[in-house]
Amino acid sequence: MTLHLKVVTSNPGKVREYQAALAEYGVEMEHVHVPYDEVQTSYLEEVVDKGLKALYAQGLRNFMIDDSGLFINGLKGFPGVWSAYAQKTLGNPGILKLMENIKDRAAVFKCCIGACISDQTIIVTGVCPGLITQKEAGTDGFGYDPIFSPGMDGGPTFAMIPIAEKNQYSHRGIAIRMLIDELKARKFI
Ligand code: ITT
Repeated sequence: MTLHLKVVTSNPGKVREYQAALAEYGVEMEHVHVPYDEVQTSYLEEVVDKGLKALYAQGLRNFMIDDSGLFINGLKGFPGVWSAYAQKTLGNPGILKLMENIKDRAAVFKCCIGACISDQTIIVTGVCPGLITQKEAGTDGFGYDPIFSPGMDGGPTFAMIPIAEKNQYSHRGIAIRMLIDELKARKFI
């Protein structure tokens, strides 16, 4: 059985990670870019819930969205739900500058996926703890990947490892596995 899912996002890097993880389950992914309002709130789940409802109201069916954020301890959780804005304005050099005199480099990446399939809603969240590096490293991936090292041992950043390996530990990889479990339980795959 083939499930066809539209991935609504402006970010092709996310779609590559979905395709890498979901292809073996016979899920066909179509990247669509339909603008929708992301509500201002402190919770990724709320952004996703409202986003699913807005897109459903626009007539979209069998689709998924993803709202992610990087929550840095030493910056009191910033950029968190403002991660896209901070990436566009400050970029990774700006975040590293903010972190210059901060010893606590711990951070958490979160990914909330929402899917709407045959009028059923699935919302799952994956979390990946790690460290903000002292400088950018690596050229793969996207967004904050060059300054985020998963785990607490200061290993390679997400930008230094291939997609399949990033998916093993990442917030999105974890959320995708939760999504797969839900899709199986509901017999969509
Ligand atoms: P959407 O259209 O799907 O919202 P976006 O890139 O604006 O795409 P988010 O708001 O979910 O996505 O992401 C917030 C920011 O965090 C954005 O700058 C992303 O590039 C970045 N980000 C999300 N997931 C990431 C990951 O796995 N690795 C590095 N950066 C990531």
